[in-house]
Amino acid sequence: MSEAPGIPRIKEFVMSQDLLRRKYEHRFDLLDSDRDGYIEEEDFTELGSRVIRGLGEPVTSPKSHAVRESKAHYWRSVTELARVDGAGRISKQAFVAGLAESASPQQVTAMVRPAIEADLAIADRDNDGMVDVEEFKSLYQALGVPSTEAEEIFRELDRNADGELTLEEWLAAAIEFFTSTDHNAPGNRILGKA
Ligand SMILES: [Ca+2]
Ligand SMILES: [Ca+2]
Ligand SMILES: [Ca+2]
Repeated sequence: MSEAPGIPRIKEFVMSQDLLRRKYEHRFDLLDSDRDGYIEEEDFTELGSRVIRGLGEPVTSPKSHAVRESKAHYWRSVTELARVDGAGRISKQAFVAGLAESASPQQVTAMVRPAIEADLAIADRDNDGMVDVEEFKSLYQALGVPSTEAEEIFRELDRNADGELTLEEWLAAAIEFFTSTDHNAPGNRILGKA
C-alpha cells in the first residue's frame, strides 16, 4: 500500500517542528544558569557576569556595562515572547511554546542583536571589530564550552572562512538557530550540541 501524497509532507513538518523544539530546549538549558528548571532575570545577570569574569574584563568598563545591559534586554525580550509565571519565572514549556508560536527573523534579531554585539565587543580583545578563533574560544570557555568544541562551532559560523567572525555572520547564525527547520543549517550549532 502506498502512502497518501500528503503523508511525507506531514512527516517533514513534524520532523522540522521537532528540530525547533530541541533547539529551544537546548537554548533554555543554557540560559537557566542556576539549573533550577526555570529562567528568570537572575539567570541572565549571572550569564553576563560569567562572560565578564571569564574574560577578565574590568567590571566597570564600557564593554562590561554593555554586556550587562544586553542580558537585561534579552530577558525583557524573552518575557514578551513567553509566559511569565506568578513568581516572575518562565518554565521550559512556556519558553518553547512562546518561541514556537512567534519567533520570526525580525523578532529574533530584536531579541539577540544587542547581546551578540556586546559579546562580540567584549570578546574582541584586539579591538579590530571581529572575533578570531582564539577570541571566540576564550568567550565560549567563559560560558563553559570546551575549546575543541568552540573551535568546531567557530568554523560553522565563519561562513566565508576568513578566520574572523563578524556581527553579520554571528547574527545570521542566531536567526537560523531560532527559525530554521533545515537540519543542516550551520546556525543550529551556535550553542554547541543540541
Ligand atoms: Ca534558573
Ligand atoms: Ca578581534
Ligand atoms: Ca568570516
